[in-house]
Amino acid sequence: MFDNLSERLERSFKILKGEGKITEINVAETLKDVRKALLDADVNYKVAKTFTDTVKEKALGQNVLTAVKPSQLMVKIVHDELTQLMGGETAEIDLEGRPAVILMSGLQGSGKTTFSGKLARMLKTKKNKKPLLVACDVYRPAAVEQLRVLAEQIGVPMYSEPDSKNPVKIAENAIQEAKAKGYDVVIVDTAGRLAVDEEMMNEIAAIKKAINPNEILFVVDSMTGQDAVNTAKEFNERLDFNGVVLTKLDGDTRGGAALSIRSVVNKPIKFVGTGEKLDAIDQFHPSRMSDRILGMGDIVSLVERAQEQYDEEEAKRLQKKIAKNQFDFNDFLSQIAQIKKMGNLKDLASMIPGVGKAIKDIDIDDNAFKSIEAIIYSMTPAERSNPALLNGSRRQRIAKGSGTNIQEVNRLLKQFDQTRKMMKMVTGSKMGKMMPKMK
Ligand SMILES: Nc1nc2c(ncn2[C@@H]2O[C@H](COP(=O)(O)OP(=O)(O)O)[C@@H](O)[C@H]2O)c(=O)[nH]1
Ligand SMILES: [Mg+2]
Repeated sequence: MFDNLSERLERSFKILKGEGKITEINVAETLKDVRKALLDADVNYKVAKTFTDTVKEKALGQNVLTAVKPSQLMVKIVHDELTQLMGGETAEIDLEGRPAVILMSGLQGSGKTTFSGKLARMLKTKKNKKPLLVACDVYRPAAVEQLRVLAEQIGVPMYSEPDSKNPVKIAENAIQEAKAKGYDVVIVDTAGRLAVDEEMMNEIAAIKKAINPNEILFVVDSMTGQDAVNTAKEFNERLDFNGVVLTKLDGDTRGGAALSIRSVVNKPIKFVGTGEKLDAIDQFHPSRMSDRILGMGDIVSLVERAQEQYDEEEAKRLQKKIAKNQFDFNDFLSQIAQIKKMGNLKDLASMIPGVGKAIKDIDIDDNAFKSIEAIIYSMTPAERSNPALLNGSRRQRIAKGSGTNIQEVNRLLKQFDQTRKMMKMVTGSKMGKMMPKMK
C-alpha cells in the first residue's frame, strides 16, 4: 500500500536536493508536486489543498531558525503534517462497562464480519477479555454462518437467534446473555447494503438507540477511495459514530481514504485491516502510518508483531546456545518456523525502512523456505546437531535426498555459517535477544 504515493513524495522532495535554503519559489514547486501526488492517491481535494498550505506556512516560517538541509526539513514537516492529518494521537476504544458494547456499521462487503472476528480475537488474546460475538445480520443465513465459523476459529462464543428477524431484539437479548454469563465485551455485527439506503440506516439507528453502545465503529473498504469518504460522511451524519476501521489496506489501495477520512468526518481511525486472516488487524497509529508513507518503514509495528509471535522461552533457549556457539540446524529449523508464524513475509519485510520498495516486485512467501527446509530434513540427526560433519560426500547425499543440488547445499551451509557468526555478534544487544537474526 501507498507505494505509489511514497515514490511520488520522495520525488517531490528531490526538487529541494542541492538547494541551499528554502525559498518561496522552491517550496511552491515542491508543494505543487506534493499536492498532485496526494490527489493522485485519491485524497480529497480540499484536504490536499489545506495540507499543502499548512506545510508551506511552516516551511517558510522555520527556515531562518534551522540548520538542517531544506529537503530534510521538508520531509520532517510533511511527516508531522501527515500525522496531524490522520489524527495525531492513537485513538483507543472504550471498553468500560459490564459489558462494554461495540456496534459495527458499514456497507455490505466492507469487512464488518471479518473485523468483528479479528477484534474479538485481539481483545481475547491481548487484553484478556471475554468477548461475545452477536449475529444481527438477519437477512442472509450465510452471514450468521460466517460469524459462527470465525467465532469457532478463535474460541469465542457467538449469540444468534435463527428464527428471529428482529435485529434490535437480538442485540438486546445478547446483552442480557452477556450479563448473565459474565462476558465483558459484546461485539454486534450488523447487516449492510450495497449502497446507503434508508431502511439500513433506520435499522442500525434503531439498534443504536436500543443498546446504547460504548462504541460505534464504521467499517470501510479502503480500496473504494473517494467513495469511502462519502459513505463515511453519510453514516456519520446518521449515527455519529466513534471511530473508523479501514479494511483491505493490504490491497493496492492508493491510500486516499486513510488520509482524508479523519479530516472530513472528524472521527479517528482506530483500526486497520491488512488481510483476510484473523490476525491481520493493527491498531492505527498516525505517526507510524506517516513513517510508512514517507518510506521510513514501520519498525515499531514490526517489532511489536515480532514480539507478539516470538516465543520467549524458545528465544532464551536459543540465546544460550548462541552464546556457547552451539546453534545448529535444528535451531535453524525452529527459527524458520517462528518466522513463518509471524505471517506474510513480504508484509513484514516491507515494514523495514528501505526494504519495502526494493522487494515490491519480488515474490516472497513461505515457499522461500521450502528448499532450505528440504535440505535440512535430508540431514541425519547427527549432522543437524553437528554441522561440522558435513563433508563432500555427505553434501552430495543431502543434495540428492532433498531434490536440490550441491550448489544449493553449499550456499545454505555458507549462509548458516554467516548467520552463526552474526548471531554471536548481536548476542546481548536488545534486538538480538528478541529476534535472533537469520539470513
Ligand atoms: N484482503 C483483505 N480482505 C478482507 C479484509 N477484511 C475483509 N476482507 C474480505 O472482504 C470480504 C467481505 O468481508 P465481510 O467481513 O464478509 O464483510 P461484511 O459484508 O461487511 O460483513 C471477505 O471476503 C473478507 O475475507 C482485509 O483487511 N483485507
Ligand atoms: Mg457481514
